[in-house]
Amino acid sequence: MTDFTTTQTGSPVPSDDHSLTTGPDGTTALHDRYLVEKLAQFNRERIPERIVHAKGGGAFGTFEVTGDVSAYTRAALFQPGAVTETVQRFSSVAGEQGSPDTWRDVRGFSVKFYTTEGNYDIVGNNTPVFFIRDGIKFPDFIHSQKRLPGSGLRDADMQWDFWTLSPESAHQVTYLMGDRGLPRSWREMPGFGSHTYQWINAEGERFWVQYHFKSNQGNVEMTADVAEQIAGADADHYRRDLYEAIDEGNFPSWDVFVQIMPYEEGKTYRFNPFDITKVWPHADYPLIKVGTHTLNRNPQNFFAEIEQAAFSPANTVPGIDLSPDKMLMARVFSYPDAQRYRVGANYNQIPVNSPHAAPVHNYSQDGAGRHGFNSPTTPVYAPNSFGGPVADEARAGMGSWENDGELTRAAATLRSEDSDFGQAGTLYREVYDDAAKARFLDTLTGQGDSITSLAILERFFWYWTSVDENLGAALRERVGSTVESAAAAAEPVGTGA
Ligand code: HDE
Repeated sequence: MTDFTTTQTGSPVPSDDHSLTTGPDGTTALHDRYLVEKLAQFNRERIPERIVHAKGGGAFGTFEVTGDVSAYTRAALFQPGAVTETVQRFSSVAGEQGSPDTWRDVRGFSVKFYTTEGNYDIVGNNTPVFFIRDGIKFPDFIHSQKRLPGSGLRDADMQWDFWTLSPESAHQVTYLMGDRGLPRSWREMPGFGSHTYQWINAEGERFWVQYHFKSNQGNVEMTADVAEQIAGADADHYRRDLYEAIDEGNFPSWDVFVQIMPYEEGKTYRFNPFDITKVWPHADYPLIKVGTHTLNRNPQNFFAEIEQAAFSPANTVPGIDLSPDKMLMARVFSYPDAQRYRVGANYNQIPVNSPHAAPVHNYSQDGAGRHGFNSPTTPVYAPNSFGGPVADEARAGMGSWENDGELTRAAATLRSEDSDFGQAGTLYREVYDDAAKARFLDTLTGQGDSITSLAILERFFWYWTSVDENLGAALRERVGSTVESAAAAAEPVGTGA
């Protein structure tokens, strides 16, 4: 027996084929409330897309702890044997909602853990670093990667002007222009928390931590040609792959590891551990396995559960906290602000965003879309003498760090081995094998060929020579010819007067 169609308020409707008119050929009646409701509801189906990471997909899963890191954190979700429900979203960064999945890009890798102490979100990427190290540059960075104000087109000069004037970007751009920029699927790529976070154990001892998600499907990439062909054939290639894999019971999983740095070492380590453009060499802080995250359930409704999903680095739980990473601290404001704008003031009451294993007790109230509320006998203010919820610092299990110094606007102090190009050069020379280096050189050559400004091109050569001398020389040899001819061709051959 099929359901009968109703209005949004549950009353049966007469027809989905015919509007109410005076006679079959007559005038449409404005009081046809179902016609009015259908058209008005249709006009309000879209919410603002994410201003970055607009295109994506996701699924639900479980995280199971198989190791023992209780010496480093008291967080319930990381205790031995703990099993926690999750939701994960993957995304690209620069493309709009309808853009092809397989454009070269960094990929978002966001996991929400519905823990017994509240929701914990790790909102990372498939790379362990980022383009910039101060959040104040983020709008400018994204503007340079998106579209020109006049033509509305993306532009290589704009991209490379920003990157070559922001040399801290070199490490991440080396990832982006390498094989990591074109994963074969979301299932076959790693994930990282990227930032340094803080863990606090049951004794109150603090540690710095970095998260790694190692794909049990391996890291598999595609070539630029294949990616370009797929972009034209199927804009939703990654989204389809993930959905069909889970639908067929082929559940993707990632082993979760952490690097642990003792609190005091954060002050003297050779790289600034709070600089998101740097990694911690595994030889210094080896990976410790924590558990396995498996995706095993597709969304029932993409919009309700994935488009409205709100991941935020501000969502921490007892035993886990942030760190003095300027980018991380800027994100703590930006994500909830973006979500209040995109999804509404009570976005955390939408099922995919609400805690599934922890109660909510606080004095926030009202706001559009509100439907969860306290009992009528719970006061609406604190402090109160009527048994309302009370904040509990010990239960909150927050972290902390020493910080002093005059308010200032300045770059972070450089550590003994800090530089903008050092770790990018290590990645290129020691991690990329010969075949990967060749593909990397091809990609950068194509990038160089698309730069029309000779001044920016000169900085492009300087940037890559600073990463690796041989790489810079090879690019200067391969790229210059094309652009010079383009530049020459653009020169006016005569006044024509
Ligand atoms: Fe984001 N970022 N970001 N970002 N980001 C957003 O939040 C922002 C940064 C990342 O699947 C937005 O709800 C600032 C680093 C992912 O829903 C926005 C800064 C990393 C996603 C935002 C950064 C990320 C976002 C857009 C510089 C990796 C998608 C809509 C301080 C470690 C999450 C939204 C999802 C989304 C702001 C830098 C990854 C605008 C201000 C670093 C995976 O709030």
